[in-house]
Amino acid sequence: MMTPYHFIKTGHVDDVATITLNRPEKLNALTPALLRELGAALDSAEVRCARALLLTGDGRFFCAGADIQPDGAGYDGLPEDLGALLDAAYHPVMRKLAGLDIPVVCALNGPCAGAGLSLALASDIVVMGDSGYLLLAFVNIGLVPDAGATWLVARSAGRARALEMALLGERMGAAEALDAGLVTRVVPDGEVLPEAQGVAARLAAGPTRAIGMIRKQVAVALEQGFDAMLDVERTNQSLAGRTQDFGEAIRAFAEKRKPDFKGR
Ligand code: LHQ
Repeated sequence: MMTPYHFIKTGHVDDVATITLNRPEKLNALTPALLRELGAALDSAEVRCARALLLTGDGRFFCAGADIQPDGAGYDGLPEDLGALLDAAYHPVMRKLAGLDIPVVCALNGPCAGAGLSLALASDIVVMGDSGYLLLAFVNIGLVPDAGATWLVARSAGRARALEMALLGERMGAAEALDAGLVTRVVPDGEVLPEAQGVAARLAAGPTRAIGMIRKQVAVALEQGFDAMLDVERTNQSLAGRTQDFGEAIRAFAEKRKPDFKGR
């Protein structure tokens, strides 16, 4: 089948859409062209009709962050105004990921650095290989964490770890990443993709509308107080309580069988 993409690959199997970063010779470093494709893929019917998204990379790295080197073949490297680059290329993708109505599982096929870490941590469930590492590489090249990395790391790992990672720019191995709460599953390298596919398949067989609201509710919980949260939960529960999946779950409970969720 013809694919409209050069820098990513996409697929769709059993309600799980997969997006694979596909610049392995550059450790899947991010360029505006790659990010445009990623944004288009997130908007595509392939993803919108799926019930879970799996994000991964090709080769030995998940993503080395922004591509910081001109390649002499059409990519000129970073522009002078990095803020404008973030506005134009990075933020739309990060916002699209956050706004998806389906859960996102990241299969960290290898280490990730810089904005690659932002992409990974913007996922809902991150599966990491035991030899992988996470790297807030920004300070090593005189930059500050971006694409949400500061928020994502500080909210998950807390202030002290976020500061140590961001200030020292050292690699954090899988055991420490698990301990810090930056990832929730570490498996042998060879099992990362099957494990993540299993998690995505399980989510894709779930009550998709409730799951979509749950991922947004947790984001709200990190921003707002208890009282505001009660209102958001109430609104979402009204919607969840009217889904076909909820009706099916109640019938299944009465009939002592497993519910057959359709995502409606
Ligand atoms: C790369 C890269 C790379 C290009 C490896 N670019 N080629 C910033 C600015 C503005 C707006 C948007 O956002 C951002 C956010 C950011 O992400 S800033 C942080 C950018 N990333 C980095 O600074 C990481 C730079 N890379 C490294 O520190 C190392 O390459 C890591 C630790 C990632 C991997 O080290 P190794 O495993 O030893 O691999 P390597 O260094 O030999 O790299 C392999 C190839 O990949 C190599 O090319 P070559 O042609 O020599 O084989 C590298 O030049 C290339 N590569 N990262 N970000």
